[in-house]
Amino acid sequence: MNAPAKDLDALRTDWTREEIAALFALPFPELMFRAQSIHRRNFDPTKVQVSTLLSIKTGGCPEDCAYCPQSAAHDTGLKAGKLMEIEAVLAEASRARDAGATRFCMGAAWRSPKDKDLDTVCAMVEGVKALGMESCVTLGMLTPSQAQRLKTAGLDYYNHNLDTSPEYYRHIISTRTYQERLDTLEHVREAGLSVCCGGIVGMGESLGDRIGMIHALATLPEHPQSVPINALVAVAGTPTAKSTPLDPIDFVRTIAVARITMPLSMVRLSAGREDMSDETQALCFLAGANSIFYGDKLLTTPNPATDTDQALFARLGISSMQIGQNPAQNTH
Ligand code: SAM
Ligand code: DTB
Ligand code: SF4
Repeated sequence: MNAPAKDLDALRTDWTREEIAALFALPFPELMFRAQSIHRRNFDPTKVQVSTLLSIKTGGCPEDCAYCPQSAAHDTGLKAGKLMEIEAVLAEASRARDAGATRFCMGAAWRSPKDKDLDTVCAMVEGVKALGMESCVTLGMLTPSQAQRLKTAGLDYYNHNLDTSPEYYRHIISTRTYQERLDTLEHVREAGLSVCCGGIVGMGESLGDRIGMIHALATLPEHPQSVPINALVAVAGTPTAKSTPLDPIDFVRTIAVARITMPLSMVRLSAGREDMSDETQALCFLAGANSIFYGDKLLTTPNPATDTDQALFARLGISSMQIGQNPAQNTH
């Protein structure tokens, strides 16, 4: 099949908050029509990219992110571990590939990696690439030279989220500034890595904060190639545990606005699917989500089982995107 035409004029990074607010305020049928039209101009709407996550270093994190079960500041009963052995990580990557994943994402509960640990992670990246999979890591803040080392090892994507709006951020994290996040994203971009950057909704933020979060993402110097939209996984013992869950329709709206404002990015329906109905997930795909985390665990919390996701894909006539099948990616 020919690659769909691309929306090259739509790579705007000058979105205003008012424009984004107006998108959120559209009647749902109008919003969905606009999101779908843009999605279909740039992607095959029947293809969804699947990535498997692995926590390579779990818990005991010095940061105080209010949502995170891995922060040492919260008592969630999670057992902290050391950095995994390379062989054990590659065995998991191989299992994920055999189950159908095309990208393997490794996460570490660090504020930033130590250079010695980065050597080990680089070896993991090389191993994942040798399995024929795309690689992604999320290790916290990076210096320019650390980003360059990961690029040299063959890393494809670096995940580092803005998490929420600049205004709501202070209610969520005190140990790392928004500007530090923007700086890491710059180092990642400058190293020539693809950026995976998104956020979390359902943490008690206002609609204005969801507008602010999408605005921050869509006005970065370049749209992130991948935009994970996470629904908060409420974990007992974290400060956000008691947040009122977001209305699923408002979650779908957030996906649709991400799709409209960042037309060539992969929009990932990320954490939170375990508590989402098939119908909500289907609406997310209709709104332009075209990537998911696949495998029964996210980093530390549950995700739908692979056979559950295969049944959902079959029910919807969706199939998994193979490497090189993403028409938008060829432009980066
Ligand atoms: N420590 C690194 C960092 O924060 O940059 C990497 C790992 S961290 C767990 C990666 C992302 O996972 C966070 O930025 C956040 O967006 C997401 N996340 C963590 N806990 C979550 C939760 N309970 N629900 C939804 N998303 C979550
Ligand atoms: C992202 O935006 N979501 C993923 C990935 N990037 C690393 C992580 C979700 C974590 C959910 C909570 C947990 O399992 O610990
Ligand atoms: Fe640490 Fe990342 Fe969790 Fe924040 S989100 S506490 S930095 S693991």
